[in-house]
Amino acid sequence: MEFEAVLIAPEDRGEVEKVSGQRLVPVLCDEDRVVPDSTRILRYLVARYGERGLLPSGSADQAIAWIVEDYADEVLGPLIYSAISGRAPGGEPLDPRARKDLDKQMETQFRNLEQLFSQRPFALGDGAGLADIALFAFLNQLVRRDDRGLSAGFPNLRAWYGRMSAL
Ligand SMILES: N[C@@H](CCC(=O)N[C@@H](CS)C(=O)NCC(=O)O)C(=O)O
Repeated sequence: MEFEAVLIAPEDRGEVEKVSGQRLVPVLCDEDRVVPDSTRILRYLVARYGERGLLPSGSADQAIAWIVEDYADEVLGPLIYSAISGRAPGGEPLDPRARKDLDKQMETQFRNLEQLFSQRPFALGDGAGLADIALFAFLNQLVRRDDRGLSAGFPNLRAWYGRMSAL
């Protein structure tokens, strides 16, 4: 599918605000439609252009794929951004206690993901799909921007990360 990506500098959200009426990225512009928020963008694309192999076949598994996508955006993503930036979601710097708490929460998420990938190569079966892409978008940020990356204590999560990187 053809698209043009426009990189937005974090300190200059003028164009984003002008086009979408809010400051956050991503925003999709498709002909006369302007859609902010990654979940809304994905739902729009699937509704308009079809799922193109991104969703599993059964409707229950499709629901789980969307649930994982929402989890990646709302739970995992904010934790990872806090870890990378050293700041809480509200912007205040993490003190040592908040940092310790964050590390504990991250450990819990990684344990869950480790368990998930211990029994299957991708989140919902044999092929990468929407759920994997949503998870990878944030874990990739962590690996690229935090020296600690994915700990060797999570071999199945690391193996999944390797499979996703190779796609
Ligand atoms: N729920 C939104 C979150 C969007 C979001 O937080 N975007 C971040 C970058 S990943 C942003 O634009 N931050 C800049 C800011 O807070 O000013 C989504 O999934 O698209």
